[in-house]
Amino acid sequence: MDIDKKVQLIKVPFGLGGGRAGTELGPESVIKAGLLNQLKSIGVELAGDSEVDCYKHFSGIGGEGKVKHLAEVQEMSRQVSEHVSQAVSSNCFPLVLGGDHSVAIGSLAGLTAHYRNLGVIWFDAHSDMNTEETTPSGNAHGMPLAVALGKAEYKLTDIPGATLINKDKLVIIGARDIDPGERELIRSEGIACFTMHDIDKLGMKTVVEQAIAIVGEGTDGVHLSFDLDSLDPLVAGGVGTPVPGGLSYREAHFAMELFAESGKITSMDIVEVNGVLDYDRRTARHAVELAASLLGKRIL
Ligand code: 5AB
Ligand code: MN
Ligand code: MN
Ligand code: MN
Repeated sequence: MDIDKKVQLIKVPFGLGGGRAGTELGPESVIKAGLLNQLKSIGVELAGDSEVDCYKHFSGIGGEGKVKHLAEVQEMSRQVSEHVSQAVSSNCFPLVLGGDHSVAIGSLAGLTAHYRNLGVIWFDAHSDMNTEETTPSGNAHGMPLAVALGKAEYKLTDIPGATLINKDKLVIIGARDIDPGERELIRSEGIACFTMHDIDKLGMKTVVEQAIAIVGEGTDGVHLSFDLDSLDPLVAGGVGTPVPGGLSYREAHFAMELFAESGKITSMDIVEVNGVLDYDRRTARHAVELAASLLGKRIL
């Protein structure tokens, strides 16, 4: 990011898009894990912080219809969009603390209102591209990219000011659990998806270089959405939907460092830290360190 930019912290204690209690505690967890001191220590200035007033209390029940708590997800994402849009208007770097990954619907909506050619980097074990028709769980956190690409009934353009994201400027990194409907969309739309297999084969350096080649040209901003379940559960087990065989600690940090060096990233989400399952706050501490690496933490 532009080092002169201040960070605007946007806390979204929302967990109704996921299937397990605890993700709504994510913002509090990441802050208790030392985010503010970490930012201060690397010289990042905080413009301020705000909290989205959303449904803080988890409920596993609820939601007739194909998607659970869809009305709440829509209301939350509209509000997140406003907070993010406000941050961009004030020339700040929005750092969104989820919450489950449905909060990214709000981030992307707020960002596309400003960046007409937004690039998106999506670190995740999953591809989060299910529609109301293909979702196996009815959980909205598995749908944000389908919403953002305009493939679901609920569309990013339902949020005032937002435009859809461009499928050619989206890169998924770390995927290893993709549902049949998602696979079909990724293939038919030709979306760049670096699976764990690709990372094993090419190495993280090449993967990030190729990702930057895709999003670095023809964009006016690049959003990095980091789902903590992209990390291996042995490293970060405090997430609701762990999948074995994920990114190592070093791979993830190296990727953040390379994106930092590129100077291209203009906003970030940290999502899916589950405050209940992350009993020793290890996952939250990783989230803090990864954000710091992305924001330009230097060893020497
Ligand atoms: B996460 C699954 N694809 O749709 C679904 O954590 C999991 O934001 C979604 O990546 C995981 O329910 C959503 C099976
Ligand atoms: Mn996700
Ligand atoms: Mn995930
Ligand atoms: Mn998850």
